[in-house]
Formats: sequence, C-alpha cells, structure tokens
Amino acid sequence: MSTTNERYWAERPYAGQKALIIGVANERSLAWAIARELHQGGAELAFTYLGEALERRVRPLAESIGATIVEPCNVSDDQQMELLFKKLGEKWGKLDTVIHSVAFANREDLEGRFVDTSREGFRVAMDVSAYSLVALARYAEPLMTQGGSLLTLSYYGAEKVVPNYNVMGVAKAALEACVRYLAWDLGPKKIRVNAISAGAVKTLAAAGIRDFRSMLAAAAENTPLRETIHQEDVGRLGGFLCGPGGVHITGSTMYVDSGAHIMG
Ligand code: 0WE
Repeated sequence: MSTTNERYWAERPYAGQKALIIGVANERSLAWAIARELHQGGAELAFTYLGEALERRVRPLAESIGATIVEPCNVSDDQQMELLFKKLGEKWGKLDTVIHSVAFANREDLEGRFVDTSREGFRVAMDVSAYSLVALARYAEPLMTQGGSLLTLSYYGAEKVVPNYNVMGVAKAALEACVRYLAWDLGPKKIRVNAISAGAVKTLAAAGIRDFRSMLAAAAENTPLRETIHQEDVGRLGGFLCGPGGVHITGSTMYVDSGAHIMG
C-alpha cells in the first residue's frame, strides 16, 4: 500500500503546537521521524542534543525544518533539565508535546547473561531509559497549561524475553509502568502519557547490536505483515497520539511492529 499524508497534513492537525523533541541522533532516529511528522502538520519544534558530537548532527536537522530552539540536555542531569525548561518557558511560555526517545545500557550489558548485570549497569539503564521520563514529566507539567502529551518509545523486550536485550528489557518494563503512573497523576491536567512499542528498525541505537541484521531478516519473515517497519510508521503513530486522534488515549503502549507481538 502506498499512501501520502498530504491531505492529512493540509489540515495542519498540529498547528499551534509547541513540541520538544529529545533523542534525535541522526536522520534515521525515530525521534526525527516523529519530529518531521509534527512539523509537516504545523507544529513548532525544539530539539536537544547530548554532547558536541551530536550537536553537529542535530543542529542542521533542526534548522532544516525551521526550529530555532536547539539546546543541550543530558537527561540524567537535573541541572541541565532545569535550564532547558527555563529556556522553553522564556521562549514559548507553554508546551504541548514532549517526545522522549532516549535509552542507554552499557554495551557489555546487551550481550551475554542478564544475571551478570552489575549494580551500576542496572542503575544507569534505569536512570537514562526510565527515570528520565518521570523527571521530564515533572519539568514539563507547569508549562503544559492547556493540557499536553508526553510520548516515549518502547520495545517488546519489555514484556517477553528477547535474547541479549537483557537489562534494557527490564528498563523498558519500568518505562511502560512509568507511562501508566504518570498518566494517572497528570490526567487531571489533561496531560496524556503514552508509549509506542516499535518493531526493530535500523537506527544508530541498533548499530553494532550483535546479530541485528539477522533479527531484521527474521522480523521480515516471521511477522504477520512479513516486512519490517519504517521510521515513518513511528512518525505517523506519534503524530496521531500527540494530535487530535489521541485526545482520549493515555497510559497506553501501542505497537507499530508489523504484528510481531501477536506471535507465539
Ligand atoms: O532499545 C533498543 C536499543 C537501545 C540501546 C542501544 C545501545 C547501543 C549502544 C541502549 N543502549 C545502548 N548502548 C550502547 O552502547 N532497541 C529496541 C534496539 C535493540 O537493541 C537490542 C535489540 C534491539 C531490538 C539489543 C539486543 C537485542 C535486541
């Protein structure tokens, strides 16, 4: 099936939205796919980066779609987060959407036996990949004066054992639980919190994962749709959840995985 979103975008479904995008590393990033979707539908965007190397990647991408706010943010540093939201408050005065597309585990914890995960490896995976959403929600809440939505990215390894995903699976399970508890807390302010559980897709985060190519090949053979997903699929669902389609959806984890999660 080939579709374009042109008629949908023509209605500018995200016009007037101010959206913060955290987790763009390059043009293949899922956060970038969501950013593009929001931009085409009329949203105004701000981006963050971690360190100078990524700044050199993110700044040109951000500028290519007219974003004027590009700020550093290490999600495990409260001071940096505080400064980021102070600047957003000054420049925008409000916030409608936050895309959280950030995860990290030590490379050695993404292979071998989960039982060998160190205390520090467990801590860092949980802090960067799960707690950061809680901190973000807390900083975003005062700016989301007209309601809003928070969206994060998860993976099936949160629910079932995916060999080698290990401590990331535990962190994604925590992340999906955070989505539910945040949804309950922030619901009265009309702030929605959701996750997209995406099928495996080749991004920088997946580069260098052992046997990733064969995982993609297996997904292309064994999922109901017999093909892997594309970044754009995540972009469209992200736009849906953060736009008019999502108004009464909160606390959910929705799949874009060619149906992989139904298989036994
Ligand atoms: O969530 C992920 C990966 C996130 C990730 C990637 C890295 C690579 C570089 C977190 N931390 C790191 N740390 C690094 O040093 N995915 C959904 C992609 C992924 O990663 C896997 C997968 C899949 C799928 C790891 C093992 C098995 C499957």
